[in-house]
Amino acid sequence: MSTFDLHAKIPNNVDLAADRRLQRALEHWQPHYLSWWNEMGPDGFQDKDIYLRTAIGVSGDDWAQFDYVRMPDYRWGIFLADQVPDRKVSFGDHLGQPAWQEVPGEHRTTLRRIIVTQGDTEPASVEQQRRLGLTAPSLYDLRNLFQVNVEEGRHLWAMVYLLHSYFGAEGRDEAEELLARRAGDADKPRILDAFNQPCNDWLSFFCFTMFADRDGKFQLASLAESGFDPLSRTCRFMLTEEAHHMFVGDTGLERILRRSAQLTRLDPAGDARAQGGIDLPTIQRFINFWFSYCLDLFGSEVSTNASDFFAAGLKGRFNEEKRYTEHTALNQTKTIWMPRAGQLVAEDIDLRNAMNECLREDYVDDCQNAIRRWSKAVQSEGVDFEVTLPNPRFHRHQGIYAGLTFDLRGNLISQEEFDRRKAEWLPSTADLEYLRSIMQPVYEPGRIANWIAPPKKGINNNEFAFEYVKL
Ligand code: BYC
Ligand code: FE
Ligand code: FE
Repeated sequence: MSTFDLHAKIPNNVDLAADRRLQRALEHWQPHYLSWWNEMGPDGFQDKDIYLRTAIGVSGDDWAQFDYVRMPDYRWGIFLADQVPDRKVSFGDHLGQPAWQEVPGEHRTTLRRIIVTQGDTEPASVEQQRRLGLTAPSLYDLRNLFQVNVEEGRHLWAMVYLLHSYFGAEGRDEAEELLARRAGDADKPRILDAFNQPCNDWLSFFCFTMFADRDGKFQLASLAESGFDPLSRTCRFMLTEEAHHMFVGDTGLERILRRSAQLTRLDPAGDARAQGGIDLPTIQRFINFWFSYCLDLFGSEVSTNASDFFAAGLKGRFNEEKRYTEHTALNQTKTIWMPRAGQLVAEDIDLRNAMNECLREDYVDDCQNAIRRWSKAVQSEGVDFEVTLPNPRFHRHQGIYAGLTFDLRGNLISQEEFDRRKAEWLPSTADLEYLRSIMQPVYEPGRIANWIAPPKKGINNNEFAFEYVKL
């Protein structure tokens, strides 16, 4: 078991005090991080007491404690899951060799790129969400937003620790760059597309935490399989925190859908907007938008990068070790529908080249479970409406379907038809304006905005009416 130093300048369980050079380097980065937080973190509320959880361990039920804290005083720390003794590389060309405690020279550049890409998403999401506090539907939701934000900040720390410890001067430069790029910036954007999309209303926020944080779950899980042990251990603990982020998105969407169904029933003409709520088709359009952008986060369906990551033992499939018996993925194929001269043709692709698609499929299945539950919730309110996921080819900007146009069922259609039906399938400017008009903040304990249902229970056994943020 690792020992925890929770009172150090940088709380950690990696014995930072024993490595003075590393400690100094990270303590040098710390104020840069804080300036970034002050500039790009949540707009307002920085001097308020927020009921937040902070990691104080890495396993068991009591890995976190809850207390009031001001966000800039949050104890962002470096926590790795406990080491598994005699751990071996469990897939790819190095199968069965001891897991690496240092960076293998030949994979140095690749590994750094993966860590930088992962790290980049964490501050990006905080930037995208920075104005949401100003329109929060309740104190409960406001607190959840800030909980997600501070933990994404901690995830950045997790990646910066790896860059500083294992990648020398280049790693330190990358750590600075992680604070220099900006979500949505024309000159210095974040690396992945979904993290440059605006997220200025709460419907988008819940879609983001449902779909983008869930990409985080699958990417982190595949990196938790990594033969580079420090990365594996870091990701394993990040997954513990990630569960709450997905909970926020999943239950947030369910609460909006439920309320929409209630308002649809209430209105004589069945129009939820007339009752100040969000109509079900609008919610579906936001789901279509964020789901499709998040599918892009898995990279191309056919990818030599993905093949290289797998071969090198850096990035496995979802639950690689537990779930599969064959771990080389050699001499196997996966069928993928390839666009060829205006048609879709099924082709057998070398399995290693299809690793992105394997992970994406597991992700889609996971999303589908929530969708089924949401439909039931809507129907239990007496409204006949089914929430659906668009076909994974719909509205893609990365991979083999990018640049082509598909309908919601994945049929190839003309650009003209897509343009004609776009407002039916994806959020329009009018939708965004409408959301902006109804999203007025509600900051009194126990009260909630009209367009969303209250949660079933509060945080850490407290009531919904608990004062989660002291204003
Ligand atoms: N946007 O072979 P390809 C999270 C680039 S979320 C822009 O298709 P590859 C979180 C790609 O970089 C989890 N560019 O893709 C959630 C490559 O560029 P180069 C984040 C994209 O490399 C919420 C080119 O296209 N973690 O934690 O197999 C809140 C062709 O590459 C995109 C990770 O992503 C895109 N969507 O796979 C907070 C894990 N997709 O080489 C946090 C680390 C691809 O031509 N990343 N490209 O310049 C990876 O494992 C891989 O880089 C990817 C892409 C899965 C992202
Ligand atoms: Fe994260
Ligand atoms: Fe997250």
